[in-house]
Amino acid sequence: MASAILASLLHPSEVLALVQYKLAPKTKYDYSNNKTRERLYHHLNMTSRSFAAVIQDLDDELKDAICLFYLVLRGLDTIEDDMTIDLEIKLPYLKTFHEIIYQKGWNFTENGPNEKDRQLLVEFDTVIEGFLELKPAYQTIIADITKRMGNGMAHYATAGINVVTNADYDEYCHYVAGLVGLGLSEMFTASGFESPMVAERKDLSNSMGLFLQKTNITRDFLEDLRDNRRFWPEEIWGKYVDEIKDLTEPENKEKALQCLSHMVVNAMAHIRDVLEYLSMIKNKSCFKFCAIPQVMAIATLNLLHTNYMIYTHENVKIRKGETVWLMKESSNVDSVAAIFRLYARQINNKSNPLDPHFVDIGVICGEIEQICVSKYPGSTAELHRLQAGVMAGTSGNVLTAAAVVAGAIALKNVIA
Ligand code: D9A
Repeated sequence: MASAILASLLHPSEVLALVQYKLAPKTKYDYSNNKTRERLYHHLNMTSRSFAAVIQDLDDELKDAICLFYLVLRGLDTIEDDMTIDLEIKLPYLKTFHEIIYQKGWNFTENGPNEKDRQLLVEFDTVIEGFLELKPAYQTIIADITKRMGNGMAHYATAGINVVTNADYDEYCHYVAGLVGLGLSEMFTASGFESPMVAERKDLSNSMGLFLQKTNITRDFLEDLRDNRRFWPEEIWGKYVDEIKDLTEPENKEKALQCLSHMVVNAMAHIRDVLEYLSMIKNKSCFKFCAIPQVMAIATLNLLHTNYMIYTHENVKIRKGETVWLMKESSNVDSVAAIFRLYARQINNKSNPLDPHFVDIGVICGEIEQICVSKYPGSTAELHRLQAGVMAGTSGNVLTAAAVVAGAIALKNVIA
């Protein structure tokens, strides 16, 4: 916590968000009356801390169903991910996982000891128990997506993940992320919180997953290269180097940065769909659940853009304070549009005019601005409010800076 405050010292709105987050009541949810639910939410909180909070803020009708969807997918992923499991053993699990989730008492202890979500599969009988308590409509949606994703994963596990063209890249991301968007949209519609249109617009639901997944794939380049996973399409990196690993060679720095902008443009192409999707979501808790990962993705792209660090360091991540600030500010569509405008402007400002994608990036950033101004006129006032907070620490005003430092030190002492 203290180091998170330190990292956000020049961003007072983040310091405020961090302190509010820290002081917020911790035991907001009490699952002690139900052993299964207690274990399920324990697993959820173990796998993903900030996202778990967003799931737990969903309205009761959807909360358990989406928690279980998340845990089922995480279980499937943990089998797919484990390179210590032989292919002939792995494939049947991937292909039948949609049936396994109906088998009371099933669990899986074959993961290697270093697999981070190993315990989830050791106790998977709890997930199955929770799954079987869901309304049949939610069970069917989860099983259908699990079936399609498991078969997609089995295909890539057999053939090897070979992402050549941009179409291959979109297809791979569809299986591992786009399908999640489709399933969630069906659940929103099935709950009655959202109109049938949300489930019908599969193109937009798919883009919700692709924007998140492509941002992660761009960020995790070095880690994936180290683990022998190559997700960047050859149609992109092949324009800059002969072999993908050459991107990390210092003498290729300029080419590597051009390739990075290419990956950023490719991901940003989904933002118009993301904004359109979010404009359909009426339920407040569904809206926050959908919007928070997306604003985190554009904040991450802003951090990655023109940042050579992605080729030299494995953990390029936005500040904890930035995450908490984004979660706090993503409560309505005007604020979310303002956040997109804020980061689009920062991305555009950082662009190098000598980069081959300078104009493409400018066009997409301009388009984001245009869509937001016309669809969400309220975002302009929100943008000014956000900018006042973001800029306060970097305005060069000595008094402001001194006040910020003094305030942060005082707060740090209160918390420590
Ligand atoms: C999501 Cl049920 C994901 N994925 C995410 C998280 O958001 C999406 C996995 C399972 C579920 C949902 C998500 C959230 C809301 C609406 C969505 C949606 O569609 C309409 O999915 C498209 O990343 C994983 C995939 C991208 C593969 C789908 C957000 C999340 N964030 C991480 C942060 C990180 O860096 O990974 O998990 C976290 O908070 O730990």
